[in-house]
Amino acid sequence: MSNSDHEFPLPTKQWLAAHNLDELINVPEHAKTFQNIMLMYESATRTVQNKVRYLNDENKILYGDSLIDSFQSRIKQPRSILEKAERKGIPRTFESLTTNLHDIAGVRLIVRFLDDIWKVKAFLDKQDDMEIVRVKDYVRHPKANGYRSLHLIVTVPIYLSAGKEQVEVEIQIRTIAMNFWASLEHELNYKKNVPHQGQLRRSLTAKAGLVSQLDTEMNAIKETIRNETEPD
Ligand code: 0O2
Repeated sequence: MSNSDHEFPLPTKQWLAAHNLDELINVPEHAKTFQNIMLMYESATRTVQNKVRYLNDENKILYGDSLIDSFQSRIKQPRSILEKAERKGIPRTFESLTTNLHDIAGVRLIVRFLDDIWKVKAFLDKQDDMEIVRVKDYVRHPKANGYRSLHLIVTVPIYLSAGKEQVEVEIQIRTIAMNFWASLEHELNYKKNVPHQGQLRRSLTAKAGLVSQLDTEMNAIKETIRNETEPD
């Protein structure tokens, strides 16, 4: 997120570089600044959501079917922002956090079939007012633990009273099956004192192979049904 010379709500670049997120949250005179910056992220997720809603509605009209089964969006809580900064060794100044953390605003799109991930990506590619600045393809290149999902970092314009800002949003696109796996793996990571954690981790990694196989086979069955069936 750039920091242009707004009188309000954004403080100067020097101020942002010198102050911590904790100060923004806890000092009453800065709370408004923090709220405004979070509002920008919120606004950016709404822009992405609107595009996705349009895609779904259009798909229903054209093909009688939703492309996106469900979507979720969230703004990272200050505590999670600070925890991630700690984990990654990122300085806690607000400027550094908004520059180095790319998932403060996040939208997750859940589709049914593997192919649909690439259809959604192609649709997002065509948006003139949205730039895809980074792609992490954990679908074709899963993480060692088995995690699969397509991650895009995009920037979208937000129109403030003081002018335009480009704001980053992380978009995760994954199938229902990938999401099923990832949500359980996330739970395992965030729960403390889980007995046999290492064993459960290994078991989840093994199940990721089954999830991948299921995605491929369901996609193939869907293709057969759609290609070899006469229209009604
Ligand atoms: P939370 O609590 O879900 O928000 P980088 O951008 O390269 O500096 P980053 O942000 O770790 O590093 O990038 P990456 O790999 O794209 O991960 C971003 C998010 O993807 C994570 O955010 C998770 O939501 C999800 N994710 C990535 N790897 C895994 C994984 O192995 N398992 C699961 N379940 N989710 C994963 P957070 O902030 O780590 O977590």
